[in-house]
Order: sequence, then C-alpha cells, then structure tokens
Amino acid sequence: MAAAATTEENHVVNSGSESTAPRKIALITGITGQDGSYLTEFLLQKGYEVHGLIRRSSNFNTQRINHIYIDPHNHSKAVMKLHYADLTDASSLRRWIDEIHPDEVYNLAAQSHVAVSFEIPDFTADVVATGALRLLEAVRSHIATTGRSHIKYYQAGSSEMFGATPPPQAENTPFHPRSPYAVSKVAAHWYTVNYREAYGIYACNGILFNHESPRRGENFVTRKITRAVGRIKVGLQSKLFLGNLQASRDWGFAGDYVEAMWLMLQQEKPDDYVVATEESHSVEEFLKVSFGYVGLKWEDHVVIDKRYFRPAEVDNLKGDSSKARKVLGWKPKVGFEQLVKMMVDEDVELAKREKVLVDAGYMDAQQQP
Ligand code: NDP
Ligand code: GDR
Repeated sequence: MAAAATTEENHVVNSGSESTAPRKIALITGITGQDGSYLTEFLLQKGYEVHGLIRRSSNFNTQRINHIYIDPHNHSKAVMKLHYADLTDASSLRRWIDEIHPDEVYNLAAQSHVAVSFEIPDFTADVVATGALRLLEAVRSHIATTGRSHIKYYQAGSSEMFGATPPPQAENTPFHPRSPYAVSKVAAHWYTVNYREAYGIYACNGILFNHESPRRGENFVTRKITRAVGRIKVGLQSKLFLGNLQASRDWGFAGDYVEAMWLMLQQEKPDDYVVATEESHSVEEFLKVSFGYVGLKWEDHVVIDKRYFRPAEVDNLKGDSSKARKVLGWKPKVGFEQLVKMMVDEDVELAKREKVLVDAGYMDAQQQP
C-alpha cells in the first residue's frame, strides 16, 4: 500500500491555496489514530488546513488517513500536511508549532492501551503525561514569542481518569485512576488546567468516554470482538480469547465524538467537558449483540483467558454529559446497537476479503489480531 507519509519536502506551510479566504489551521497530534482520522475528515469538511504530526515507524502507520492524502506537489488540493514529530521530542513539537502557526492544536497522541500501560509504564507516562506538558510548553512559548494568544488547545482526556469512582461520572466527579495510563491522563488533565490558569491559555479538557468505530485499533475489546465475529462467520477462526466480560463501558461512535472536541474550541471561554452517551453495557452484552447480529452464539466461541485480566480493573463507566449537551449543544447520533452493527458489517466485509487471500494461498488463516 502506498504511504501517505510526508517527505522532508512536504513542509511548506500554508502555501498554494487558491482560495483568498484565510483557512483556519489545525495541528493534530495522533492524526494516524482512530480519532485523528475522523477529526481530520471533520475539519477538512469545515474548510480547515490540517497539519498532522506523525511518528517515524519501520512500517507505514498512515492506513487510517491514506484515503484523505493528496500528494503535496498538488498544492491547491493538498490541505492535509504531515510532519515527523514525537511527543517525547520537545524540540519537534516547538519547531512545528512555530512553523505552522496553528489556530487550534488537538493533542490526541497517546500510548492509549490501558492493559499495555502496565507493561510499559515509563513510556506511557512519558508520552501521555509529559508529552502533554511538552506540547503545552511549546504552545506557551509560541504565544510568548509571537503574541498569537488566540491559539486554542484541546487535551484528549479519558473516562479512565474516574476509574474506581462509581457512575454516573461528571466533570466534578473525583478521579481515582486505576492504571499507569489513567494516572498519566490525570496528570495531563491537570497540566492543561494549570496552563489555562497560570498563563491564560485557551485550553480545554475533553473527558471522553469510550468511543469506537470500524477504525478502532484491533486489540481494544469492541474491535477484537467484531473482527472475530467477521472471521468466525466466514470460517477463518473459531475461538475468541477474552478477559473480564463483566466490565461495563459507555460506548459511543468516534465520528460523533470528534465534533464535541471541535465544539469545545469554538466557545467564548475554555472549559472541561464530559462527552458520553449516558448508556452503559457490559462486554458480555456487546458479545451478545454482535454475535447475535450474524446468527451466531457467543458462548460457542468465547474462551476466557486470564492473560487478558488487568492488575486493576475499571468496573463500571457511565457518563453524565449534561454540561456538553447544554453548553455545546452536542449529543450522540449513533446508539449502541447501531454502533455494534456498523462495526460487524465492516468486519464481515473485511473477513470476506481476507478469505479470498487465504483461499488463494496469499495469507495464513491463523494470522489474526
Ligand atoms: P489511538 O491509539 O487509535 O491513536 C493514538 C495516536 O497517538 C496514534 O496516531 C499514534 O501513532 C499516536 N502516538 C502514540 N505515541 C506517540 C508518540 N510518542 N508521539 C506522537 N504520536 C504518538 O487512539 P484513539 O484515536 O482511540 O484516541 C485518541 C486520544 O483520545 C488518545 O489520547 C486516547 O488516549 C484518548 N481517548 C480515547 C478514547 C477512546 O475511546 N478511543 C476515550 C478517551 C480518551 P501511531 O499510529 O504511530 O501508533
Ligand atoms: P478501555 O478499553 O480499557 O476501556 O480503554 P478496552 O477495549 O481495552 O477494554 C474495555 C474493557 O474490556 C475488558 N476486556 C478486554 N479488553 C481488551 N482490550 N482485550 C480483551 O481481550 C478483553 N477482555 C475483556 C477490559 O478488561 C476492559 O474492562 C479505552 C481506550 O481507548 C483508552 O485509551 C480510553 O481512554 C478509554 O477507552 C476510555
């Protein structure tokens, strides 16, 4: 597959637009992730010029945004531009903010897997907590040197910060994080509040509950399940190994949630908002709906594997998003069953394509997420 990744020549900023109306400029960290791809589509459709920071990897990591990418040599059409940077590298963050002159900065980059954060805690803290601090510092110093005080910053906060505190969870609910990831998100949350209070930066925390989509990473439980449903349905797999089925989550659709991020940056004053569907379902309910949708029984396929249990679990998350609904006028459009069906439909199609490759001898059927 062709890479959408930038080359060094791709750093021309704000060039080539044939329109005379000034485009707003957004800078997104984590643009190659699930949310980054939906936010990019959303902002492009609003007429923004979008700059994304991507990290160097030995394999292309731009699959989720390849469909949006236009070769930068086609200046008039290429309004998404990619640059190499890393949240662990303060110099790269400063360089791009100073060069791009963004109006809005969305910090979506993270080592975002809760279970993995127990295995690589230092790295998780470095990216999730200190990475947010580095980016805020880059914004602060950019404002100090250029006077561009209208720049706005969005921090991708998480319902994991509430952790053990029982639902419903709202903006004033105390945090009780249960993993290195969640503790790091709490630090990033408070760095954001602190830079708002100390320097007057327009900085917002979006406290988003779980949001999923067909683009969700394949080792998060929803996508792991829908991938398995598709593969089991076409005969590529028979078992699905999972951990705790009793945990409950407030699952929404990622496409709906990126609109809330943008809305937070369009208000007169910066603030923090919970974004949630206000419905909670257990992993077992997700299994029931997804397997049932294609006429399968989950009990025939799911095997419990202790490996997927976490050292500390978050049992029950259910948000109270009344502030976002009232102040931002936001509400989710996609409900739980519709979300599950959307993901299963896409993953059945994906499995059918895999089956063609397996039958032709181009792919090993055992190769699974
Ligand atoms: P993903 O895991 O899909 O994407 C994470 C992104 O961060 C990827 O683009 C990844 O790059 C990038 N990244 C990871 N490490 C670094 C680094 N050191 N420097 C620069 N970029 C890095 O996450 P989501 O899109 O699901 O989530 C977006 C944000 O929202 C995350 O911060 C997450 O913690 C938070 N969040 C997510 C929720 C959800 O339910 N999805 C709920 C609440 C908060 P690469 O592609 O190269 O790996
Ligand atoms: P979460 O999402 O931890 O809520 O973090 P995940 O889908 O990983 O887990 C949800 C629940 O499912 C249980 N579970 C399993 N989880 C995974 N990944 N794999 C399994 O096999 C499995 N079996 C059971 C988990 O124990 C858990 O209770 C997501 C991430 O996107 C974070 O970045 C984000 O901040 C939060 O959502 C809100």
